[in-house]
Amino acid sequence: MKKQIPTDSHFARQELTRRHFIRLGAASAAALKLRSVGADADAPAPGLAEALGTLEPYFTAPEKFRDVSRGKPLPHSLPDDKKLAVGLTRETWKLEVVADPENPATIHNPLTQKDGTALDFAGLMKLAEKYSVRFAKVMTCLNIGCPLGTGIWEGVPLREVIWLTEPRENLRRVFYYGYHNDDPKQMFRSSLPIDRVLEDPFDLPPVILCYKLNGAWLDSERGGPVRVVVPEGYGFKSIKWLTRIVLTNLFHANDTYADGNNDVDSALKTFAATLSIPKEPKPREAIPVTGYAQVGVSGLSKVQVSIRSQSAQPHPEEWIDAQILPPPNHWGHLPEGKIPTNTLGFDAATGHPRSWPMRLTMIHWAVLLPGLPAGQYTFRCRTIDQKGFAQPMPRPFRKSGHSAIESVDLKVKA
Ligand SMILES: Nc1nc2c(c(=O)[nH]1)N[C@H]1C(S)=C(S)[C@@H](COP(=O)(O)O)O[C@H]1N2
Ligand SMILES: [Mo]
Repeated sequence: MKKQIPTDSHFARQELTRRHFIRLGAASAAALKLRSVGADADAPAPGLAEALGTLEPYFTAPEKFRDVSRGKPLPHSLPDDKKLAVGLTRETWKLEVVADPENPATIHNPLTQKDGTALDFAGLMKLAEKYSVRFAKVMTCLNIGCPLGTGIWEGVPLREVIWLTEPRENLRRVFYYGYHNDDPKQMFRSSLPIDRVLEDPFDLPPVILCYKLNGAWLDSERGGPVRVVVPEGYGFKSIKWLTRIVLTNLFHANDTYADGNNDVDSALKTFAATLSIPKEPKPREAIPVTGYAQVGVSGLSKVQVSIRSQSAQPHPEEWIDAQILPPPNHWGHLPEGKIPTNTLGFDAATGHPRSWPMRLTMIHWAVLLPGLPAGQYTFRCRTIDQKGFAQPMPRPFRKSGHSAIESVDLKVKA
């Protein structure tokens, strides 16, 4: 674990926290211990140790991932012989890369089943020897508040497969879809500008054809044998059971997700949520709270919390800093619990993240609130992104992805 180097601003922040607690009217010894949470030298405040001990693992176990994909039947529920027959296994998978007949891109070498040139899994592995990359990412549905799971996704950059087709001209967009029970009504399609596929702006990882998750072959439920993973995108850009890529001169999005009023160009947002919070704390007993924050494209500088009596809510609302937990000692569901070597964003020699919090992933946070007198309270938590925007800004629209501030009612009984 990285040692936190105390800086002036670090101490200033602690001092600020202490002052806020005093202003809240209960500077108990336990509350002041807040600053030691997660630090190497000190044990966590006693009231927090239990809550911290039950935190979810950082990388999600396969059975804990949530599945929101559609299909009747769901492709991953098909029997094994059917999966073999339709190319949903590594042995039989085939990917076609073709020009859009309606708005054709000029390509010299389409990859098709008919001509026997479609890419198979062995061909993908050949590319992987040279080009494979892996990166950490939280998978989140634009329409659901909480993430579906966090993993290290491994694959071949999509551009390497596109270059195999020798594109020349009139290529402005890529759209792609997966196996959909041969029923056009069930097709779930997504799309990207060609620019995003060929280049990785702002140090983002590449868009990949993903075949491994957390060190294991991508399973059928997660979209195996091969799915697209778009690092900065919401889940609907990461098409599962990938079978076909279409190169088009169309200049605009044609995602299935556009139906339903979704903002199909929205990138992952930053937001905070609670994991554990006592709903009926005892009077004047410190209140341990833990949570997570999704770290979107705009990064994360702070997680803050507020607690206000429902009978008298001071204005403006007072926000105090929670402690962002450092990288975990145990990463959760990974082979040998270790970050695979050459994972983007992690130091190859030590396996430590190069920056923290890491964009496109998540962090855990904790705070020990001072005990409160009997009454009804509202607890809220929010993020401040790296540019200083407080949640739900800078993009507060629901159909651009969840960013509403979470609030929880607490009842302190006399
Ligand atoms: N082929 C296909 N891919 C798909 C979907 C789908 O229904 N079919 N759903 C998308 C949506 S809306 C989301 S949020 C993610 C969810 O990924 P997960 O099921 O691996 O958690 O998959 C995306 N990829
Ligand atoms: Mo989704």
